[in-house]
Amino acid sequence: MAKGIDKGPDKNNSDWKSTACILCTLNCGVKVQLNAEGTEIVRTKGDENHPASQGYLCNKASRLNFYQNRDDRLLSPMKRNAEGGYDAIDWDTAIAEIASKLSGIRDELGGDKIFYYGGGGQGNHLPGAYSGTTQSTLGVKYRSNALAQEKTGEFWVADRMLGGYNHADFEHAQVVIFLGKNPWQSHGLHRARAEIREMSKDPNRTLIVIDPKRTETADLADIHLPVKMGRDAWLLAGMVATIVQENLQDDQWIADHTNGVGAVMGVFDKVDIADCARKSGIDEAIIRSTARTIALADSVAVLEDLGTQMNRHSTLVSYLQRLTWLLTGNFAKPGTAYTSNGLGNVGSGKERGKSPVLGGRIIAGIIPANIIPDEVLADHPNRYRAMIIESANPVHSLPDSSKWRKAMRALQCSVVIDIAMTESARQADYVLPATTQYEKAEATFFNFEFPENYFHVRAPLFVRPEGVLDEAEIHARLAIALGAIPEGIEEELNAALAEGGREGFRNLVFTKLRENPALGKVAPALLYRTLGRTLPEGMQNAAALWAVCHQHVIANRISVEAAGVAGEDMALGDNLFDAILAGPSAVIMSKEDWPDVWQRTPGGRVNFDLPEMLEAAAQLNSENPQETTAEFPFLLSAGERRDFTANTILRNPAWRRKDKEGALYINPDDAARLNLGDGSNARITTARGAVDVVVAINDRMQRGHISIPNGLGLDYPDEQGNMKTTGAAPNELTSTDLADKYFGTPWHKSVPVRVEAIG
Ligand SMILES: Nc1nc2c(c(=O)[nH]1)N[C@H]1C(S)=C(S)[C@@H](COP(=O)(O)OP(=O)(O)OC[C@H]3O[C@@H](n4cnc5c(=O)[nH]c(N)nc54)[C@H](O)[C@@H]3O)O[C@H]1N2
Ligand SMILES: Nc1nc2c(c(=O)[nH]1)N[C@H]1C(S)=C(S)[C@@H](COP(=O)(O)OP(=O)(O)OC[C@H]3O[C@@H](n4cnc5c(=O)[nH]c(N)nc54)[C@H](O)[C@@H]3O)O[C@H]1N2
Ligand code: SF4
Ligand SMILES: [Mo]
Repeated sequence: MAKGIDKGPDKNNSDWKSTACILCTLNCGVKVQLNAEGTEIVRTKGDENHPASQGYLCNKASRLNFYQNRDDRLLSPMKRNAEGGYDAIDWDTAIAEIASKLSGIRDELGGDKIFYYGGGGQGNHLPGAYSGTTQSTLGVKYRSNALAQEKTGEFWVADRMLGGYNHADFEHAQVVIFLGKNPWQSHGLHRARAEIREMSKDPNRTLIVIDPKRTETADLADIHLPVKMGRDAWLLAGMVATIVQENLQDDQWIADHTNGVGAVMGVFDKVDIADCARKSGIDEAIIRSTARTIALADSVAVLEDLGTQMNRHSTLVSYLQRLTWLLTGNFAKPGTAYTSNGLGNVGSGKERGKSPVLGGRIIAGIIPANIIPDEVLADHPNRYRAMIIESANPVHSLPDSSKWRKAMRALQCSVVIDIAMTESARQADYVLPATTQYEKAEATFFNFEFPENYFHVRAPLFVRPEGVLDEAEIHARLAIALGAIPEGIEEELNAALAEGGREGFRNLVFTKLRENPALGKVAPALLYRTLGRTLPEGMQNAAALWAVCHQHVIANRISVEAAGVAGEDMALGDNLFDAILAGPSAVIMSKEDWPDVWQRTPGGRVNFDLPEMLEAAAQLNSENPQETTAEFPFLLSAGERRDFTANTILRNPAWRRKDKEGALYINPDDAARLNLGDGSNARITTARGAVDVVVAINDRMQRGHISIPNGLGLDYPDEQGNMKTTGAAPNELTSTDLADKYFGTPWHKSVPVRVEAIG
């Protein structure tokens, strides 16, 4: 069974297959060798031909065989029985029963009572595309995914200021700032460890890390600002106020390129920097000198992540950090921030509507993930009655696992589509087994590069086992059972493909859609069953991308052509689709120039004036930071990224080479005070729950700040087949109440807790 790999080079085997790592958003290009039976990955190396990762891999990619080969693989549909156990059932029964229950709820109560969660993880976004068929057939109106518990605040701010989610050109930036982000462990930019080392060595570049912990990234920084936990808003407001009060802003650039700066000046003219220093724990002189460093730099690139996004003032911090580089003219030129035009458009921050029970604001079409269980458990006519969860594990990953378990059991029907019997699956009425990401063509829409942007469709590495289906096939079967696919249409489309090739197919699809726009609802699954069958061996699951490519070229023809893809009118969409399918590695699908970024900004300019944020900033000096209490004297970062964590993608604890139990990190002084030795056991308690952990004394931690890793507390069969849990599940401790007031993102990085030694 799955063991570690890294067997070293094999001179007799020159058959390297091209794929990607699925353990974080970067999806680095990987080349792998399989064993003789073709069932295991036995060797891994970086793919030099991958234009973004360029051969780079981190320590985790060599453990991918633990994803593919596992003792907890689901190989049959499962149905929950009266005792809370699960019985295997056949696919026809599963599809028929699920279709009948969900359509019953739709007909009786409305499709808006059926909730959809997930759609993909770090390496797979095609389930979400195919689920469109099931969602629209059932009239699903409300959905969410993991982005709604981290990025929606940032998306909203970036959309209003810049017209879209921005990333930055770290490679060429003179000043790089990592805010609540530890890329040494979590990446987030390509070739992170190599890039950080290069920045650190270059005397002409300044690396700034803002993090209460002295992280591995902070070790290499020129300036480390060890802000007090959860108090970044004061630090950043102090920096913005320094820029404004010392007149460091770029007036010419602001006049040429922006709107609404007056409102910003009005607020930050009055901000008391000394008060910001006191509250954030960073000296006023250092706040001022850091602001000057930003203002004097030729180029500045900032990356914010969970340390502030899952923390107090999360949305406000996303705004304040942008003010530091936008007031100083660091946008849309090399070494600064940009918006890009990837396929799939992840990160659109458009706000539309409210959730049906608690009125949570809907950003990018997803409701605040935090409020889902309350919108199930509420005594309210609009509460959700059914849920489909796909390629996600919210019972483990979202705040308050115990509330989630209760919510799932309160539903009239729940369906989980996964490859393993996860914590979420174990609360569902039906569990449907999917192919793994290496048994079908897969891709993600995490394409944020610029000026050249890439897309990578991976071919499968393995033959799928009996009993599992691609999500596309699952959704097609559900659509058929729900009577959503008109008689004869599949045959007609297949005939068009056989006789008229791609052009005939395209013409028929667009004619049919004009005649009957409702057909668009079932298009993804239909594409899978028609076009998909004509694609090269193993690539059927890529069919949905055909529609995505056509949509993309309508808005982005020039940048696609500049990338070297040609084609008259509608043929360009087909040719883009064929080009990305043909690439064994990522393919350049967009080429732009820096000035093109301005086309995406609101009215061709940066917008400074976000009244809700300015109002919050103006309050900061009169607001007091939250203090810890005698009952809960520590602030816990619940879910830190470490060397061997990868959300819940790898469940077998053997994949972890270090920190096997996922230890609690605690400062030596705190540990001494609590009588905690290295390797001793401790209990962490919050208002919501308690977990037991192993202690590792760690002088990187500030006093009063402790952390446990993300992705532990999963169970997995041991040698005897008994389920055994390793480490602590962070969300047994967290609550849905501690959250951003605008968009409901949870504040997991400063959870008030108590720590005690246990025997
Ligand atoms: N190894 C590994 N890499 C991953 C993942 C993984 O599971 N494992 N997951 C991926 C995913 S889904 C994501 S979203 C990213 C997340 O990537 P990161 O956001 O980098 O990950 P975290 O370790 O959760 O948090 C980053 C830092 O926030 C700091 N922090 C805590 N409190 C505060 C505070 O009050 N202020 C500031 N400024 N900082 C604070 C922590 O000390 C920590 O160093 O990682 C991705 N990469
Ligand atoms: N307390 C706390 N909680 C956190 C975090 C934290 O820092 N602290 N981090 C949060 C963050 S940033 C994120 S992104 C979330 C991530 O949490 P989730 O959104 O739950 O994502 P994953 O853990 O990646 O789970 C993905 C699921 O997809 C399944 N899967 C894998 N491949 C396939 C496939 O091909 N098909 C199907 N159908 N299923 C598949 C896996 O088995 C797994 O169950 O966790 C969040 N939770
Ligand atoms: S940075 Fe590491 S975990 Fe992320 S995709 Fe690359 S190899 Fe995988
Ligand atoms: Mo994430």
